[in-house]
Amino acid sequence: MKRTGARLAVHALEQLGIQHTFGIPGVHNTELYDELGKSDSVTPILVTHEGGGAFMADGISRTSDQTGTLVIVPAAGMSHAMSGIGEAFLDGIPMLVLSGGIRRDSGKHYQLHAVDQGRILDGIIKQYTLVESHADVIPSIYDAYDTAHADEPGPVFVEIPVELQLFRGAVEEMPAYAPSGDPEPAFDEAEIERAADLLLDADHPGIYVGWGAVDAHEWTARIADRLVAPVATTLQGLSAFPATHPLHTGVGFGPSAVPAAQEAFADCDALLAVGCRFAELATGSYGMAVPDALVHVDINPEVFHKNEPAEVAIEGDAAQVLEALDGALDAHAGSVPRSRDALAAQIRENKNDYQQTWGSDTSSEKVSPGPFFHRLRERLDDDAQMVVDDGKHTFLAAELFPVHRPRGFISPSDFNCMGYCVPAAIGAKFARPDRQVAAIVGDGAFLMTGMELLTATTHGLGVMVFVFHDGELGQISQFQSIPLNRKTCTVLNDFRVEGVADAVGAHFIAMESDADIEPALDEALDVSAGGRPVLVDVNIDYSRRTQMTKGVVKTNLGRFSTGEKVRFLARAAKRHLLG
Ligand SMILES: Cc1ncc(C[n+]2csc(CCOP(=O)(O)OP(=O)(O)O)c2C)c(N)n1
Ligand SMILES: [Mg+2]
Repeated sequence: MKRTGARLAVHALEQLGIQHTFGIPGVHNTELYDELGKSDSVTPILVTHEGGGAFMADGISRTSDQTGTLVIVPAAGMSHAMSGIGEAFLDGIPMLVLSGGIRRDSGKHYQLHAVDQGRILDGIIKQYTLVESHADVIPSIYDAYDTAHADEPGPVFVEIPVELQLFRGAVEEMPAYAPSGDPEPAFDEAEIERAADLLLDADHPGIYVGWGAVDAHEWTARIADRLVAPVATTLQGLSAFPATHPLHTGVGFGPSAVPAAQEAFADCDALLAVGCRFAELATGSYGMAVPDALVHVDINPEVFHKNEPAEVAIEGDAAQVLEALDGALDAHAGSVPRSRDALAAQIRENKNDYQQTWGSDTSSEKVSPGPFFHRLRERLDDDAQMVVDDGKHTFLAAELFPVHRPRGFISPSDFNCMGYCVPAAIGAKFARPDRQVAAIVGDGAFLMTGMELLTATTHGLGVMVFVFHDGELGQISQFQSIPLNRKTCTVLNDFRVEGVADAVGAHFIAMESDADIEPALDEALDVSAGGRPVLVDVNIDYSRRTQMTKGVVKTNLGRFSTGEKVRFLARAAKRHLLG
């Protein structure tokens, strides 16, 4: 049979169960778009910027069993999308990117969009495929999809040259997609036994889970209960363990962690770490004291012994390994000499006290973070989706908003790309329109991708976007003002959030002070439930420092040589005294 490459590509997407693609058409993919327009099961979504499209695709992958998919033009579309592709790469998120490609059959040089895409993308994708023939279109897309999901997931990129899309070519069949089965576990029973022994021998074992363990939370909970061990998470993996569990403590456990985690892990003498890699952001600038007795479990063996040497390193899927570990621990049931009730009571008390210190800051001038997050949690459904950006608000949310559901909180982590939140929230709403989606974004990041709300308005997606409007690139300005007493290039140019709401057709609400929190939340929930995006301008009070900020300052300063420490402290003192 003869088919155009465009038809073959869209057949593959249909077979893969892709429901939405994100991107912008151009001359290199109009045939693809035409086929997408005809498809009964795939809907192409026009975005305002391919970077936003990539974040939407990321939001889809993080919050559902769909795989976020882009259809973009080469060169310019690709480079715009790279922000989201890079985020997906460093955060281990599957993503399928289809791009048109320049003609290979014309012999012409200096074509429009002619760049070596594979070379440009090399450091931020798992696989690049240039499709060479009609017969290769479908297998290339299936293979890329499998790669995106294999081992540690990540983005893959398939370039389909224009002439393949345009013209018909011979193919033997239009194969259906057959998923490759789960790989055989790579670990053996002896490793599991060693891990169990090490954890059982400890007086104060702890558990630390990242995004890689997000689908293994039930096993994590069983093991935590068996061992009577507190559970901390990474920032990206904030939702990998429900905050409703009595042994959940919060993000990390060093000086950058909330008091509940600091105390619960103070004497930690053995750690079970799953689906995480002790990265800078998650560890408060490597400020966590990880015990020598470390059991490190990850699907990606590259992460072992990098920042923290492990006594037992087990390569494998988090759920498979934890299930086996739970079985090994079962043999010693009841042998743990610690009181779960006592540990849970201590964690609960610490959490309550910490909330109280933020909750009592009521202000008539601004919106206080404590009451804001407290009321937001009260008002939102248990299964609501939280999406944040990168900034000061991220750490406030991490410390003050308890996440009740696995995958219920998503954030741009190791690529750490501002502008993630609004489009990722829209992606999450596309994936699950039935769920409430609350997005918390800094004003600086909002300026980057806020116009993407137009896509939400167009498709009737009632996302709630809370712009934490401090007039600054707050996360950075604080790290300038603490040691330097300066804010070079971190004070934002003034703008009106209401004007953006007006431009994109979103419902606007001003939240000026604490008294506005409840009525504004009620209105936001009400309007968004009707399918209209809501933009809330939050006059946030950023005057109080999170534990994360305090911890990171302390950790970094502590690492300076005495001479540099003196120089920094003297400069800070001088600048703060003299202005
Ligand atoms: C694309 C990009 N540019 C710059 C940075 C560095 N950066 C990290 S946080 C931050 C400030 C964010 O400001 P805003 O969005 O207003 O959030 P706030 O910290 O004020 O809550 C900056 C500039 C980044 N992470 N990503
Ligand atoms: Mg800001």
